[in-house]
Amino acid sequence: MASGGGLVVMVRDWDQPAWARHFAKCLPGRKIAEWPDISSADAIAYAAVWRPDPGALAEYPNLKVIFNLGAGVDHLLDDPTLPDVPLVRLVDDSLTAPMSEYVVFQVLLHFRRHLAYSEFQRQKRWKPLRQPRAGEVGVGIMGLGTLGVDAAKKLAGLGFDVAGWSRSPKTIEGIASFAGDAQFVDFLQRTDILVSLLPATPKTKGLADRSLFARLRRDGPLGGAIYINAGRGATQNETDILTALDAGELAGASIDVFETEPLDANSALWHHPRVVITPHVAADTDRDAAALAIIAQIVNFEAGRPLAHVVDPAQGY
Ligand code: NDP
Ligand code: OXD
Repeated sequence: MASGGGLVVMVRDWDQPAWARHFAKCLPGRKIAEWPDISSADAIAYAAVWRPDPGALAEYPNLKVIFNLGAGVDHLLDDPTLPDVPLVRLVDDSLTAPMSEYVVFQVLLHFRRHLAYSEFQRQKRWKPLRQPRAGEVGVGIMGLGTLGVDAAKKLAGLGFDVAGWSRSPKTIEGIASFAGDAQFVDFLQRTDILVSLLPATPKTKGLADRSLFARLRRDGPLGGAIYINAGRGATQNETDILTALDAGELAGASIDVFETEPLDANSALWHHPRVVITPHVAADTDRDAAALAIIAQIVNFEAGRPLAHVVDPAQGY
């Protein structure tokens, strides 16, 4: 690609110069700018962003497309000055495959009683626990989108009894589909291991609370329900997670995303014996793959073909 509109790179917490160098290498002949340089703002048609400062995108009057360098766009839609141009989220196997690894790993960790056995090991205790079969365990995935479907299929491949919950009904072989508010309780009641891969939207905010945990199956083969969240922290109530763990409504949890990140050092989640914490790493953006995906979209866009994976701001994802 030898010419065309310029691209500005705005990434917080990641190595912005490295991203800019990478785009310059992949898009020779194009203006590549790095926020906060707005000296050639008029020449910028595209923005590649991850958690940009609110208001930053509004500095570019000729912006045509915003490419988010991750799947979740809540941080962008929260900006009241966000330019009214298509916002494209990242959908790529380099994000989907690691997310499924994380989900499968955490499901297996709880299913195979790993937390109990590591405690027994510390105590030098030889104590076999009954191991249920995968088919006895209901895994429920909230959010049957790009990431949820892939994880659901991989878990079904391991023999788990998998269901998904989404806004619209789905037909996926081997996965039971539940949709909308009307089917939510039925979905929760058949779930031993709940996996959240939901985006943060006004409708999903605070959804995983005590009343939700209380509806999960408690008399299942794991002796209690498990909660796994790799979607967004805003969809959960962390005080309620701790209360539900202590009240026996939850038997364990694996959490990658938090209401506030980094998780406060004083949070009791850090040292809860039945909680596994990871620092928002379930699926990290791969620079090479993300740049390739964006360049393919720019090529299509400039050829007059439709952009893929455009966010619907009214739905918030
Ligand atoms: P998608 O947009 O493909 O899927 C979102 C799913 O959530 C869809 O199935 C959608 O339903 C469902 N959904 C949205 N709102 C509701 C609602 N109110 N009730 C029921 N279902 C709802 O997103 P992805 O699968 O690509 O990504 C999901 C999220 O994962 C991202 O938004 C991001 O926050 C998070 N993420 C976290 C990462 C990490 O490292 N921890 C890495 C990457 C992403 P429908 O299908 O009907 O539209
Ligand atoms: C994402 C994320 O949204 O990393 O891609 O959380």
